[in-house]
Amino acid sequence: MTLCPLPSKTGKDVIWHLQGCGWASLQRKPECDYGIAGKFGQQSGESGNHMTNKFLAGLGLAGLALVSFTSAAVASQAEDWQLGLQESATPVMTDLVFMHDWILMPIITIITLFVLGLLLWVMIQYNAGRNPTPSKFTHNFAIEVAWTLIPVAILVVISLYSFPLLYKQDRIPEADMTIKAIGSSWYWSYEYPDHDDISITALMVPEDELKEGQPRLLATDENVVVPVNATVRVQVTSTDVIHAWTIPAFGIKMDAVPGRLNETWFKAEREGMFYGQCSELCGKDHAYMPIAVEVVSQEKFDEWVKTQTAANDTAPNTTEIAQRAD
Ligand SMILES: [Cu+2]
Repeated sequence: MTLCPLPSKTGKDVIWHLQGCGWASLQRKPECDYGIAGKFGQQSGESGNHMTNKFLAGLGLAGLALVSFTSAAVASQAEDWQLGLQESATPVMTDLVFMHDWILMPIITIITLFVLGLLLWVMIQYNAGRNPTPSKFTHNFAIEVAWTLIPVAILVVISLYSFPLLYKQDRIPEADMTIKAIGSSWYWSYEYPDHDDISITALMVPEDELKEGQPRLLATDENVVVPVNATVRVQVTSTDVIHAWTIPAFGIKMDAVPGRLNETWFKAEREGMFYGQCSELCGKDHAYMPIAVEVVSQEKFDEWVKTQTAANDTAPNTTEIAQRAD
């Protein structure tokens, strides 16, 4: 079976890959039809991605007012033509979205407009036609002090918000449960040390096996199930190369480093499916090791734990894992 990961019937794949993975990891197979987006990728390759990124960044800047509007419309996964961040599902992500939308974006917009205004002023007021004999001065004490101190003041203002947020992400509150996420080439496996050592292996669902409602390149055969409103400590590590465990709607991105145990946390405040992808360029199938977290009620979680504990005696399907890892 050939896994054709980038079918481009809709030409919208570019957007999927702006969400953390990028074109660099795509493996093109001659027998696969890549359609419009495939051709786009082949012709422009890396630079195409960067151009698209720049274009989107420009759009984002110009459409500051759009940000809050569009972020309200997106769900717990990347959307076609999405601008802005995914809708928040945790307290940390809510703060991150606030910081992005109401602190960083206004500052960036004001600075950009100010510099644009200065450039236009210089070009119009001081061009050779209007100003044939330029002045010869090289220093201006007041301006030099200002262009040193004002940027410092801007950074201080940003830090007043960003440092507490950084500590909020870093300091793990008293956790209700722990999950261990282990990255391997190329899938994630999970352990629940507080729940009878449940262990699951989450492999990406190939496109021809997707069920109704399962998103391409994001759905996994086993979901990480957690109860709503529980503080979950996530320990992240890897068995081979560096991966990164990421759920955009949770505001989490933690490197999975072999031989290290990194920690992060989340508290999902609403039920639903939340998707993420490995976010560290880890190798040829980097784009195909998605993360799917299912947030359910406490009762449903308890039920899930019971079924998993019963099923846990069965050994994982190592043959399938080996085939996919090839
Ligand atoms: Cu990876």
